[in-house]
Amino acid sequence: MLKLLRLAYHPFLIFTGFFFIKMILLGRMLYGTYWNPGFIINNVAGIAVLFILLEFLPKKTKWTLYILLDAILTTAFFAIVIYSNYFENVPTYHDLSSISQIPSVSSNLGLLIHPQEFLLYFDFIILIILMLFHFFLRTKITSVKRYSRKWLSVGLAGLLAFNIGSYFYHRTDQVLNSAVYAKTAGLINLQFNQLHTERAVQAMAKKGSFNLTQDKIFQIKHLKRVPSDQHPYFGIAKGRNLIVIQMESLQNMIIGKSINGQEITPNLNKLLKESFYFNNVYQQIGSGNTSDAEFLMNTSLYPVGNNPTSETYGNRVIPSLARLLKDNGYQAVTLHVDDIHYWNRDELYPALGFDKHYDKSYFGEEDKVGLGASDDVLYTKGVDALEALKTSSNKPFYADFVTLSAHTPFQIPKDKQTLSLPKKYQGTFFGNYLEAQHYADAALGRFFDLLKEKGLWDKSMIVIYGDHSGVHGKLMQKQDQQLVGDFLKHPYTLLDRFNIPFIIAIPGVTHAKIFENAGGQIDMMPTVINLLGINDQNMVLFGQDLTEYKDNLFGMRYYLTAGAYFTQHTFYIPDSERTHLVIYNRLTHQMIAPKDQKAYEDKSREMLKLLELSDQYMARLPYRK
Ligand code: GP9
Ligand code: MN
Repeated sequence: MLKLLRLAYHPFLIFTGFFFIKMILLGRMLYGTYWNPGFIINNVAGIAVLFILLEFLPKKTKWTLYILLDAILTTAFFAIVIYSNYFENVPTYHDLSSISQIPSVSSNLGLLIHPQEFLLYFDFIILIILMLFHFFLRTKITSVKRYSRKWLSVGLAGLLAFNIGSYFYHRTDQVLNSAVYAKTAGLINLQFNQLHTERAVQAMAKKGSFNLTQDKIFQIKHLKRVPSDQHPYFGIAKGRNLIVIQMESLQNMIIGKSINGQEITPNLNKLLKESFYFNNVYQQIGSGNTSDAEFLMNTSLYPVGNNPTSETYGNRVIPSLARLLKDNGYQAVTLHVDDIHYWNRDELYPALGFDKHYDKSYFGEEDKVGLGASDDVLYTKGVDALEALKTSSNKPFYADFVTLSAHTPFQIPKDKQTLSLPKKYQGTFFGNYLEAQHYADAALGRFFDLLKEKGLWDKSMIVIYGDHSGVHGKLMQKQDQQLVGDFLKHPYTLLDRFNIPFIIAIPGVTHAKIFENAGGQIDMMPTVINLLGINDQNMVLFGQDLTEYKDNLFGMRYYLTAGAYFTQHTFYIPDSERTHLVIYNRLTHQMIAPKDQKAYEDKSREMLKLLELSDQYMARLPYRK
């Protein structure tokens, strides 16, 4: 027995054993179950390669390197857990390398880490005990039997063969959802397959001709394309300035609602009396969150999903709303109070063809709310910028405002909390969300007044939408689920979560009108250009004008498994790491047990085809000079 123990007392076996336990714990943290054999074995096999390599090194440095490598790997796994607590997905190497740069993670760090997650560092306690033990017994911790080089080489070859075999075995599986993929193939295979997929998309773009037309896109959606100038409302905002306001974390469920007799969004509610209101529109962002929403609004193309689109395609010339409007005599600027480097916006904005951007260096940090200057500062200094544009040129402008104050964790300064919440909401995540949105709406109201004062209101078309949900993830406690359910008068579903408002006001022209047809962020640009009277003839747009088409097919990846789709009647979610296949009747929110599952699967495949075409189209875009 003692002999056996002595044989097992070897750093390679000890550290590999530690990581075996860690992978069991990590699986529980990511997937809710301890025993995920594919995840555990593939991860441990990958890590064991690194450990066995250490065995070839001189004895002295070995233990130090083992401990160092252990610390680095454990911290990487810890970061994966934090990331997954917010995004409900596992990161690829792009996200992991810039995790501290991800605003949603950095601003919520305290709330995203739970004490039990420090269990991943359990082995450091054991290592300290072992060191003390050796110190007091005056034996050297390194005095273990060395494996011979021959056996080490055999071990290394075996491990490499296993890892390479496993990689090729899993390579044919498409990464439709990172977390689902990693659950069976492991996190290391995920990284390699992600790299392989990205390379394959780019390599395919170098081959053969590719002629994508809107007719082809409509054909896949089973819709009959109608020329733009035959759409209703074509050109009703012709020649107007375009003011787009992308609202941080604004969900449709709070529009028109009151709490304690107080409207949550009184200014938006008032605006609806003179607006087109699209109340069945859904977010479609990928891991680039806010910046993906900006990308969707400005391109009508699909975000790449597993990576922020701004990182993958920031170096290209992307056909966009700004470019189209500039061709039609506009000047185009974008405004956001955060540092331009977040989400790689210093690349994204030139890629989207904006003439100018205004960021933290222009807005400063005055009246700080959460991550930056308040929405009030964004609007007041923003209007100054617009006035300067007007004096320097008589061209109409397109101004893309991106708000920030209502960002998670929704902690608004006391003097800005003007919503009097019932006791049970106070201090809760959902209560804070309502407060933050109430402030964002009040600032928006002041912006409207300013636009009126400056004579810009009647000369503009105002477009407002939410970038993505705010009420989701592990920041939501059980009581928040309950509170949202009470607020909605039905249990909170993914349909509620992903539903964002889309509002278009053309003061003096539009009247209160609700469009109930389903749409996504991808449909915003086609709808906007139709109202501005700009023909979309020569563009490749994956979305459609929501004032014209009644049915639709659009999807989402990253937050859901790719292949997930919405139509007028259906919301289809393929298997994911947390749910099995779910099909909702989109209109009633009821889950349906489909009699003919095949029809749904066929649509899902059509959705995947649209994603593939969008990827191929983007991979072929020219590089920026
Ligand atoms: C970051 C800000 C917030 O600059 O726009 O981004 P989010 O965390 O919502 O993606
Ligand atoms: Mn956001």
